[in-house]
Amino acid sequence: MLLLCSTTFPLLYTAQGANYVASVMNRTAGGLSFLDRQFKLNTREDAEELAKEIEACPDLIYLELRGNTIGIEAGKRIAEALEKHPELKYALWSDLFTGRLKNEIPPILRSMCSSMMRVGTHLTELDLSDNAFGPIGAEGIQDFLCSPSAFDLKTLRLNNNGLGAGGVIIANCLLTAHHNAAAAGKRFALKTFVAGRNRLEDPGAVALARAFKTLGSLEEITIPQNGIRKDGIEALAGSLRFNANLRVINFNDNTCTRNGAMAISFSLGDLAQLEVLDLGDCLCRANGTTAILAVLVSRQFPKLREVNLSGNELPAVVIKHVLSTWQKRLGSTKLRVTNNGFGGEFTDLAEEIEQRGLEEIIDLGNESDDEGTASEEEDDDAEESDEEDNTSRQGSEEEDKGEYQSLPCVDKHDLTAALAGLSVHRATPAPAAPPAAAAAAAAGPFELSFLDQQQKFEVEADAKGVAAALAAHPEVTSFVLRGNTLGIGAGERIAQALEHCPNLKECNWSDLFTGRLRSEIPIIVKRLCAAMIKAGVQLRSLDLSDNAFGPIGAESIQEFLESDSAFSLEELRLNNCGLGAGAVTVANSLLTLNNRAIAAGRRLNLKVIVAGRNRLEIPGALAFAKAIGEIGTLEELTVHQNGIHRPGVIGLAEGVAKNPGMKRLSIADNVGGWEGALEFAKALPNLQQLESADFSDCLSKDKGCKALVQAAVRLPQLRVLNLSGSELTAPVAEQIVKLWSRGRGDEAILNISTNNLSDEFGRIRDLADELGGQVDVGESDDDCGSLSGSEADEEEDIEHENVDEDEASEGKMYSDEEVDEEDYYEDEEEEEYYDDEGEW
Ligand SMILES: *[C@@H]1O[C@H](CO)[C@@H](O)[C@H](O)[C@H]1NC(C)=O
Ligand SMILES: *[C@@H]1O[C@H](CO)[C@@H](O)[C@H](O)[C@H]1NC(C)=O
Ligand SMILES: *[C@@H]1O[C@H](CO)[C@@H](O)[C@H](O)[C@H]1NC(C)=O
Ligand SMILES: *[C@@H]1O[C@H](CO)[C@@H](O)[C@H](O)[C@H]1NC(C)=O
Ligand SMILES: *[C@@H]1O[C@H](CO)[C@@H](O)[C@H](O)[C@H]1NC(C)=O
Ligand SMILES: *[C@@H]1O[C@H](CO)[C@@H](O)[C@H](O)[C@H]1NC(C)=O
Ligand SMILES: *[C@@H]1O[C@H](CO)[C@@H](O)[C@H](O)[C@H]1NC(C)=O
Ligand SMILES: *[C@@H]1O[C@H](CO)[C@@H](O)[C@H](O)[C@H]1NC(C)=O
Ligand SMILES: CC(=O)N[C@H]1CO[C@H](CO)[C@@H](O)[C@@H]1O
Repeated sequence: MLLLCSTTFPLLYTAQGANYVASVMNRTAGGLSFLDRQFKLNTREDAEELAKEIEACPDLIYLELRGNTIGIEAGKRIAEALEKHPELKYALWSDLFTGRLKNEIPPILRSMCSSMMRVGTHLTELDLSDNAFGPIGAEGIQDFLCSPSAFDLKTLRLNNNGLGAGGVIIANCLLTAHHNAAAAGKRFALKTFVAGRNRLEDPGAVALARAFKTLGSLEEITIPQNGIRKDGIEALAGSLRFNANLRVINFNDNTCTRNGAMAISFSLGDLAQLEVLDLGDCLCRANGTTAILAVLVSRQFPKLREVNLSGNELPAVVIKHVLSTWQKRLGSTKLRVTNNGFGGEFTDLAEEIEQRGLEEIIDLGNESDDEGTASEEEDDDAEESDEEDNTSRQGSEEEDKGEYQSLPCVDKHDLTAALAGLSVHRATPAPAAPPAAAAAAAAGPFELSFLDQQQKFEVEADAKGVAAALAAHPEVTSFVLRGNTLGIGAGERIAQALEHCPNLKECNWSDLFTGRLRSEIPIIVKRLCAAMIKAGVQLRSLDLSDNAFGPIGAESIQEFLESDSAFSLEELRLNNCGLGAGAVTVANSLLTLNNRAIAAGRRLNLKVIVAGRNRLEIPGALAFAKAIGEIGTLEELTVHQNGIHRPGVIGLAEGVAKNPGMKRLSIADNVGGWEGALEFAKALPNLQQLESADFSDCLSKDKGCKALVQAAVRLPQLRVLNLSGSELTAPVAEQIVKLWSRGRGDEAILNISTNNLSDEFGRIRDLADELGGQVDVGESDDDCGSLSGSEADEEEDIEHENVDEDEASEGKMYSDEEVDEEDYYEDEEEEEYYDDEGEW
């Protein structure tokens, strides 16, 4: 079988589309080629010989007719011949109507297409390039493109057809094919779309963008020279990221301007398969190009071979910016930047490129082709007018102004500033989605991530970029700021932008306030939360872990946690926040939320609460216990290392027992004692879904451990029970090793390392090995056999209290807090938002 669409060909990249030559020349399967035979077939008789040959062909996988010309009657005869060949896959019918009248062509196309439809041909490739059939040609193939015969189409080549308004028809056909295929239980997965030189303009581009977004299967989009302007490019740009397998993007000789280029840059980060990006002669200008280059050098594009930014009126500085990073990040990927506006800096730039040994990689072209010093961008949009027709432009200029005015916090001039560190990511369910789900997937998750960029967003201006990114993506569903630090001014700016993001589902705002004053943090958190309420989000996940905001931090999320926007909350992560007494506030808010939801006829679906290392102690634990007992939908509760003593742990056990869906439980490193363990042992039979239970370092003692093991051996889903550090002694250890090994015939692990097996350690380890090895007894060095004898539980509790206090006074839990004024200002000093000199 021939592999025309396969990537095994060296990628040949031409204006006809990538792989065009390979697809035309490399045939290993059956078929017929009449390439360039210059047949001029008018009548049936004229076509008879050719038709006979077609009919006689035993296995017609491809039929190439390029370079001949056929009329209506001849077309009918060929159509008849096609009826003998339902196996046809490649209809290579470019340049087939030279000298024909425009209105002759649609009937010919229609008769040939009808034959294929009638006999159930399923084409893989249809090539009608270089047939100047104009808009009505689109009508000629409309029925075919919407029919089952097109469901398997992978490649559609319509280069240089003068489609014009016909572009919208073609785009709508693609959508229809998608829906019809889905209805028939199939997936219409077009990979290659080529339609250069067709005057598609903005309406065609917008319609195609809609289709591409829905299809999600495109690997090549080659649409150079179509008079597409900013609006069309922006629409197309928005569709790109839905097609995660894109290899070739060729928008050469359309008009992106800065905004179109920005929009493209936002999509690029998701296109890890990209091989060719051709934006030559697209007027991306300095700032648009900067955005694109910033994304290219900051993300992984392992397959990228060619980036064409020639003819974009670029000043030298834009290229200088990437000289230091290009090769490091993109290897030998070719960067073409001929015919730009380097002016007097051409020689200088050329020298630097030579010094860095990049002359093979970065193509500056011939100095005589350089178009002189490019102007700086102030008058960018006014300048747009050195192009083509001016009616549509006036419209778009007005829109330019209006668009950003409607978004209060975004100054369009700020877009570039941020792109240095921006990472935009769309999760990619689209290509694999079954047909029925494809439409839903098209509106799927969209992540805006600034993860771990260590940026200091202090004042409003620092957050311009983040705000602009949000404004450009009001559809954002996931917003990650973790690993930066946010001040009040910057927080305000981001909050304003968030107000326009109603689809937000996930906020990962953990570790976001390093070096902040404790009094600042609640103000910022509160403002961000208010913005989400205003936007009317239905949040699924909120992660504020590792922000040492202390008790008053709890108050800052109170309003949000009690609002309608939290009804949908599934995950609340507040690990290591120094909540202390604030834990009661948080727990009570959850209780209030639950009551409000019930009153509103809804039911909460809170699945995950993570609040380790917060000094919840007894009051916090009891408050959470009450809340989760009422909510009842928990699947994970993590409250390790919280200084919770027995009454608190007992309370938690009662609350947990009312959450039959519980899967992961960590009570580790609290002072539950054997009473706490007994209470949990009572709860375990209710938790048939439980997968892991961590009671390490809880002083469960022999009594508690034995009860927990007795209950746990019966839990069908359990994978791990952790009883390390329980002060378990040898006789009972022996019993539970036997209980576990005999009670569970599966892979589930019981961890009893770091206990008090003392002299018996070796014997018990051997026993555990002998019985199947699913009990981890740990290392003898870790066994605490040397610890002194059995003290009263009360005393042990006191001992642990002391330990807790020690930790606290060491500042272990609150390490980020208590920052004094001096530190704060020092940190801030001269910290730059991004490195202007080029290293992104
Ligand atoms: C034709 O295809 C075969 C395998 O599909 C490949 O090995 C060969 O190099 C190709 N020839 C050309 C001229 O592309
Ligand atoms: C790159 O863009 C320029 C300007 O549009 C164009 O002339 C050239 O053919 C394009 N492609 C390559 C491979 O240079
Ligand atoms: C640059 O262009 C000029 C004039 O078109 C030509 O004479 C010269 O040879 C070209 N130089 C190179 C390096 O291509
Ligand atoms: C361009 O617009 C101006 C002002 O609206 C008008 O006078 C002129 O005729 C237009 N030119 C073309 C070529 O449409
Ligand atoms: C937030 O990001 C951190 C770091 O990537 C990750 O470990 C954590 O799981 C994330 N939180 C959520 C709720 O996804
Ligand atoms: C058991 O608990 C100890 C101490 O908390 C921890 O280091 C270990 O990773 C845990 N093991 C498992 C399997 O959960
Ligand atoms: C059991 O816990 C110890 C620490 O107490 C840990 O080192 C070990 O990896 C755990 N065993 C398993 C099987 O996870
Ligand atoms: C450890 O076990 C031994 C005997 O098995 C016992 O005498 C001793 O009191 C235990 N120590 C602790 C800390 O439980
Ligand atoms: C608003 C903005 O960022 N403008 C920039 C566009 O690009 C030029 C040249 O790189 C800069 O000087 C401007 O500051």
